[in-house]
Amino acid sequence: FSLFITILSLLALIGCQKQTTANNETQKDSKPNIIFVYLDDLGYGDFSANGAKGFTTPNIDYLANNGINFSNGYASSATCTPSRYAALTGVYPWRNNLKILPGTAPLIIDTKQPTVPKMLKASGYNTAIIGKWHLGLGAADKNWNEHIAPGPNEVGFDYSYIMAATQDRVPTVYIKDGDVVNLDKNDPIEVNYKEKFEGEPNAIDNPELLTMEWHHGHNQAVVNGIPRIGYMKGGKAALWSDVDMADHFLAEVKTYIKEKAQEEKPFFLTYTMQQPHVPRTPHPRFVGKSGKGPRGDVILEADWCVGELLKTLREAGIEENTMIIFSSDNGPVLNDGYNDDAVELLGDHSPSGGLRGGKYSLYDAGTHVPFITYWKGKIKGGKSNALVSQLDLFNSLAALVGSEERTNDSQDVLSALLGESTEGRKSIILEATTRTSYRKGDFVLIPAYKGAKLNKKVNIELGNHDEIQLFNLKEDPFQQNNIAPQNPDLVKQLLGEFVQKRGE
Ligand code: NG6
Ligand code: CA
Repeated sequence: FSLFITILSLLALIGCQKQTTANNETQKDSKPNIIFVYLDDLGYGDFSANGAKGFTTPNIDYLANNGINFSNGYASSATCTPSRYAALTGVYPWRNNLKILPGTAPLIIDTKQPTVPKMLKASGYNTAIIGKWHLGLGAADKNWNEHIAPGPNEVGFDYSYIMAATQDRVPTVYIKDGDVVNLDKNDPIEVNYKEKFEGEPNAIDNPELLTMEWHHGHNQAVVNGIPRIGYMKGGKAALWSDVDMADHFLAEVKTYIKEKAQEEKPFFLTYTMQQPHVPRTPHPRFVGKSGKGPRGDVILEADWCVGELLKTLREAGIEENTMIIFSSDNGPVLNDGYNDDAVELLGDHSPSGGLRGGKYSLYDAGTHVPFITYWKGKIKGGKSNALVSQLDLFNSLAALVGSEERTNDSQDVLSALLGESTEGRKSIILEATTRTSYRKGDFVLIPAYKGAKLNKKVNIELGNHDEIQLFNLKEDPFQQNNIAPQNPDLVKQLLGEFVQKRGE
């Protein structure tokens, strides 16, 4: 009899376990881990699955070939700060006239504002950001030697391990949950973007210290032989090593994933790599590997990081339970202020994949960037021409996890992101250094803007023109034919919609 009871209870236990597994499966399907892999200045054509020439990126290609590779994926802006703001808040950056921030800038996200990490946190997620931030920290007159807040931890991230701004801007230190890592209180950090510190070396007065040449800007503080934007003093023990930066952030990412894989709660990880932004400082393992100089080498380094990320997910047993969104904050640039052979060794590679313009530009290459979604077992591999934007992460991820929260500017394009539909947005407003354009369907309307047509320093066409420009991207993806003069009615209609959407 007791054997019978034991068998019965065993059966019950098995049934119970099945039930829990089933529950876990549904829970995991609707609340997968989400990893947003965000590169800095990677162009649409900068990985081999999108036609890169002369080097191969097997790991990014793996995501592209086994997930959805979007041919109409957009960043919200042609520069970093505004794009990152839009991706994390679901609000158009031009509403607040956002520009590239100095390293000393205060936090530009209102701590009361809804954000993607806050929304996910409220839906039961652990949340973290590891890598580049560039959305300001604390107050304008902050003391870098004290706890720095508000920052990522006050806008929804439970954990943050970041650089404040960019690799070319001081302070060149890592900040963990609001505190400078390895700070020696006896060697306090001071940062100033206006005046140099007496007695501190700088790029103009001490050219003998430089291991990298500046081309424009980037002639202030010298750290690790690299001239930077802004002046800095102190904090010697806390200074980062540029060549180790990729490994350093990756190690953080691995630790985070391994740790959170053990927990019941799913996680949202924003992994913001610094590559291939300047200064390009590949680890010695990657030097010379691309044949394209440091810019190509750091793309290979970033690609390797993607491979390591996948490996980590597999080892933790959570690959089928994790959605990856891969993109870049803005389009590509070759010489962005340092002489690093990016132009000289380019060969026949086109970082933008032939798209016109580049970083800073209202032409397509400014914002038309790599955009891939990958979720093993859930997303079938394929290509999609749905129009999707990083702005849409908010509403789409909210829909995915069953949150009721939405923002006005973001759109729910979840079914496109999951490859279940090829319907994306109908239209979008794009931005480049506070100028805006309007894409609707295959048409792009760029209003007339005064100002230089070409940024000579970076050699990129900015999109400024005396006349309104209209392009049909389906027939003319490289924007060679302005068809505005022949289509006055369409111009009028699009301009009307654009003005209305901009609320002017
Ligand atoms: C520009 C820098 C450029 C880069 C950019 C920000 C100069 C002359 N140029 O002002 O090198 O740092 O800002 O790039 O200083 S972003 O990708 O973060 O937007
Ligand atoms: Ca960028």
